[in-house]
Amino acid sequence: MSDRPFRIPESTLYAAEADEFDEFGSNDLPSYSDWRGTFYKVPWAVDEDAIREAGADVAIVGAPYDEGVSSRPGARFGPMAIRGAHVTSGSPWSWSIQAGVRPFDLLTVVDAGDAPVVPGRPERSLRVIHEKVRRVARAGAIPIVLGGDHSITYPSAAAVARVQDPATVGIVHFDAHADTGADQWGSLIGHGEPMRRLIEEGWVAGSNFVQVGLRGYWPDEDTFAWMRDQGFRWHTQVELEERGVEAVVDDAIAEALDGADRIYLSVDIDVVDPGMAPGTGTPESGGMLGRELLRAVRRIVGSVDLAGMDVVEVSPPYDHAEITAMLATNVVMEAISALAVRRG
Ligand SMILES: [Mn+2]
Repeated sequence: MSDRPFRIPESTLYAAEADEFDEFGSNDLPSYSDWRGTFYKVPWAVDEDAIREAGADVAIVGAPYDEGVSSRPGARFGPMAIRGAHVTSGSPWSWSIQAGVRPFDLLTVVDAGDAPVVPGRPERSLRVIHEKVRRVARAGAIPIVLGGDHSITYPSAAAVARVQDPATVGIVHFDAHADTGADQWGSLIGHGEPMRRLIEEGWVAGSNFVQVGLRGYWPDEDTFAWMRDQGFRWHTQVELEERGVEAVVDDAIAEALDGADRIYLSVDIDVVDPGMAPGTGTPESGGMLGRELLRAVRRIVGSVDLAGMDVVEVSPPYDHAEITAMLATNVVMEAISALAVRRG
């Protein structure tokens, strides 16, 4: 038995007489302290001039809109929840273990705030989301849009395609659902229709539209026949299980870029199993693992020319312990980290 005494050292490194008030800057403080509302405490740059002045490579954009849902609402609170879910790190000095980089050292990332959405005017909301994303992209930053329900991909991807023109954009779309419906109870702008609008309006070629993770019981065979006519490619959840995520994702990248120059990545969080992403409006059992989605995002963003991205359908009222919001935050961080490696 040792007679070595157990001693607890001084519990802080700083003497009381040091200037404690100014001891920590905003970025040194924990994520919950002096949080001013941005994603990972990155600086605000809410208009084109500020984004240009910052020389931003990436700009976070909120699209707090959920009037397109076919069932359970709440995704309008997604941007707030995703920005607030940086619970373990949340500093712009964060280090990515997966990517081996400090992404914010290699990339200039800003938070451009939200599109000026109001309730009760869905068409206007989609138009202002389009304009917000267009301004961000036009200022030279890659927009990463936090939804919002999936309706927002229609104005957002159209804005990116518009700014990229004459370069062309292909879409890799992770989702349990194809979101290619013709209409939703007579509405053309529900969250089940955005991909059809993008095709019908010619923002993206059908042959460069690739979907990953489809499962469940919607849409019906007529809709899949329409998709086939447009040249869509899709990879079901069952295919992911049989061939593995990596092989499928490699095919998806090749298909989306088969004729297109850049990629818009759309991630519906419901592609992940409801056990790992419960906070969403239209969950489908039997989905991807969270880690599979994160790996897929790293692989895609690390190997393509990313033009824009969204993460949608996080519905905080249905979330538990921020599980879904944290996953969405990490999806964004994996993309930023992979981009940092690619550009760094
Ligand atoms: Mn979905």
